[in-house]
Amino acid sequence: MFTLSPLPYDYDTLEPFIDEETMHLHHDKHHQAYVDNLNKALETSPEFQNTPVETILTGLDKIPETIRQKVKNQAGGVWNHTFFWDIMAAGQQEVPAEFKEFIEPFSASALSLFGSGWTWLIKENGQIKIVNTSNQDSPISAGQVPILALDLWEHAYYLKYQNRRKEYIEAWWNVVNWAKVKELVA
Ligand code: MN3
Repeated sequence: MFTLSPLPYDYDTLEPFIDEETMHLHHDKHHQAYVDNLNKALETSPEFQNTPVETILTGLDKIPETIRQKVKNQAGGVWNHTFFWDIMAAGQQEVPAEFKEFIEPFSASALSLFGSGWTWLIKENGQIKIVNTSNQDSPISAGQVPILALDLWEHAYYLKYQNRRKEYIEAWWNVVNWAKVKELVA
């Protein structure tokens, strides 16, 4: 069975850019729900309940077709959020020179995303690219290597920023864990 990992820092670590209340709701309720629903989705195929989430997402064709979409949604929700927590850290870090060119187009891509989803920096064939995914689709299912991610579901920002997605995006750059991003891109 899958369980929810604790946040790698305190709930108020990302203040004032991402508030404590949002982090409680996002981690304790939303992330937890993906974990619970993944366990539920796999009740009829318990052999996958001990499979790492990464393995499920990179081998979705092995999941029985009747539950595949459900498993894809919930496993994506589990993996994407764990990744998201890891690429954030206490505020206002300087953007490394090699990533400066990505800030503007990434923000534009995040702002243009329709509905719920994510904007990512991914590595593919040795190149860094910006991609958007819908819902909880994860780039790892497409063989891409995520190095940065921004959650653009309203639950990620609505308490503090309401409909002001642009402000959320701008604030979020302050809490990117660039040390982790550099590690992932290496
Ligand atoms: Mn979320």
